[in-house]
Amino acid sequence: ALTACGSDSGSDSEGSITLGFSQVGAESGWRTANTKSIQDSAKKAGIELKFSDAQQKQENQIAAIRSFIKQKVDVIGFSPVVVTGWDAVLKEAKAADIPVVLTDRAVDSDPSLYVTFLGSDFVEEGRKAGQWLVDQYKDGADPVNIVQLEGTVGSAPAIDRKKGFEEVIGANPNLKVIASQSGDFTRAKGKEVMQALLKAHKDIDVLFAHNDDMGLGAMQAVEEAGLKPGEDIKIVTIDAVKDGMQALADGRFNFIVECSPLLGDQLMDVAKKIDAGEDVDKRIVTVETVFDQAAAKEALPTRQY
Ligand code: GYE
Repeated sequence: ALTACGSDSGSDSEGSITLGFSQVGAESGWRTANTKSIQDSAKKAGIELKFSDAQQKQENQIAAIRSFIKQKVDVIGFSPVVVTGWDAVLKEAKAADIPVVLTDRAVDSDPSLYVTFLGSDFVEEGRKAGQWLVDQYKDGADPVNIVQLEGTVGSAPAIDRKKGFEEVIGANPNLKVIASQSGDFTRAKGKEVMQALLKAHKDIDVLFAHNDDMGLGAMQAVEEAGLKPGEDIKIVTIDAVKDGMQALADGRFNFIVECSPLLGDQLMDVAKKIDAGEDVDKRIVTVETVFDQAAAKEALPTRQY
């Protein structure tokens, strides 16, 4: 089925590929690095990129995808802001014979409506964050009070990171999530929600934030409350962008699970393969690591983003 779509429809006479890409927004350092990766890789690969920023709104993404269909691009790529609500527009792309590649985030639509999903295993990331806490506290008898800052409501990374994290810490009765709220993956929201949590709970031991940016915002709230982030309140996050790694190296974060935003090269490879009628894997998982404070110090000087 893959071979039938994409090849040549909408290509110019030289056979170059046009990729329409609908990005979530610019909500975090991760997202900025991801956008740059896609733009740089497209240039390098000689792929014509039509880029659209949805400002975290699904309706804007749907409008962008419809416009790509109208323009008869060769391949559509997008990072869906939330998991649900894509069936109609994905069916329209399929009817127009334009292959769709999901990058970074998943949808709950029938997999026949897209060619492949390229990105991280978010459940595994949540598990890695939980495992660090289990390792830290496994010998202690005292209860450990955890607050969780969740990503955008209904987004794949928020749903899956929460799931993986709670699955792993659930086996340890002394690890307790006492509050869990969305900070929409932004620094400003992370700070605001943490301020409220600090007022409501005097006994927070650990913050688990679904991304660095919310962790960085929350870190400011902790400092402004007269507490030491990294000591009075331990901070565990996901992403490993530069600012997060700096906080980790400075001892103000305690652990970061890496989520790589550098998906551009893989996306261009996939677009080329699809255009050439080659088969691609239905799921392409990004390879990632984890960082403690010592590892962050070592990695920082050569960190690209
Ligand atoms: O962790 C967060 C961004 O979808 C993996 O979105 C991405 C997440 C990333 O806003 O910083």
